[in-house]
Amino acid sequence: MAGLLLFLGGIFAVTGYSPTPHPAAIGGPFRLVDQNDKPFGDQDMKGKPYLVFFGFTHCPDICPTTLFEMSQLMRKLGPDADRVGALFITVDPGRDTPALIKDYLASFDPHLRGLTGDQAAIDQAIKDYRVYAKKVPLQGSDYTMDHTAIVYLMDKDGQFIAPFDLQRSADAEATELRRYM
Ligand SMILES: [Cu+2]
Repeated sequence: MAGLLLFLGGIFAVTGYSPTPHPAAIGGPFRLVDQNDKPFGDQDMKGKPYLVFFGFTHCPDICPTTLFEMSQLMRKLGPDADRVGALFITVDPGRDTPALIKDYLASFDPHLRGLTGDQAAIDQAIKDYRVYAKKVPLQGSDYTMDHTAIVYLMDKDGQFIAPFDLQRSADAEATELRRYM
């Protein structure tokens, strides 16, 4: 079995084969607001492949780690970073105002765009991307969020391609992303 997988892996590497896109609708149109308090929607990404990650600024580990990895990828892309998008969509719009997201993103690569919106718009995006996001009460009135940690790779037309693996070298990630520019 391992031999077969290696063999198939070899073919994929040679032909540049990538899994068939899933038109079975992950993703969809959205109208949100970015960290500069400007309207931002899926149409603003037209013509560029982009990554989408759902999270929240109070997240203790997964979000900062993922955004750090996305930042490393943006740096690796150099000037090509302007030809792709990297979107961070909050699952916690009650706390994540544009101003708070802007502060938070100051620690990461400037190509990252943070999006929030009213609860209904966020709920719709969560549903369209089939994200799991749930409020978990902590002590007092505090809470945290459980959420899906997938990074979605979308093509220039906003169609979902595949989950994007950030556990690779930035070189390998940049190569994959460039394929969709
Ligand atoms: Cu998180």
